Amino acid sequence: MSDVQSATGSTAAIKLEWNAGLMQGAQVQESAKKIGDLENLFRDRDAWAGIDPAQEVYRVRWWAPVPAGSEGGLFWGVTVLQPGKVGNEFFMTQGHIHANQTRAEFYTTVSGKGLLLQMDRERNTLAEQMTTGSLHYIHGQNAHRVVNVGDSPLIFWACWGSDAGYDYATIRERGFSAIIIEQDASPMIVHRS
Ligand code: S6P
Ligand code: ZN
Repeated sequence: MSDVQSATGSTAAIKLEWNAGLMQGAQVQESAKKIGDLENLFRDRDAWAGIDPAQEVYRVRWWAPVPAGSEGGLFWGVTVLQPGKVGNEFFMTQGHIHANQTRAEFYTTVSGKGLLLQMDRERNTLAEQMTTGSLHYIHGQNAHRVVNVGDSPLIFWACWGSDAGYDYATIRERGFSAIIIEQDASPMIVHRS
């Protein structure tokens, strides 16, 4: 046991509640995005302005066992994305590219129904279905965004590099080359430039 106790590592006690999308422990961090935080994300600005700005769209809980930017470490987190629409566009995450584009990421879904959009540097977009048990590999250079196309919370867990970083500006400026709207009670991909 003495070898284990002297090894480099974290003694953080983190408890997961997989299906609820909960992480508990002193080192768990948490951030929520509400409608009011997501101006200019959705296509229909009037519909966005008509929704209570306090309405939660998604919440992320994560554990960073090493400081952000540390080379070779890993972060672990969960996102709970609520069901809903702005106009006919489904609730979604902002989406980002990793600032270090050599850093990939895993997502796995525990509940709900969603689409994972990955967009490469040429703005080609791939949509993968997210359902209970689906596992997704996000290439380091791909922008990624998740869309909840169901009527219950979409809960997915993620593991990514501590030195991946976040570039939100690129997506904020040009968006994705595809958006997901509801048409005839089904999700539909609409391609854009
Ligand atoms: C981090 C990972 C997720 C997202 C989360 C929210 O690399 O991809 O934890 O941060 O799903 O999405 P966004 O685009 O607002 O960061
Ligand atoms: Zn990411």
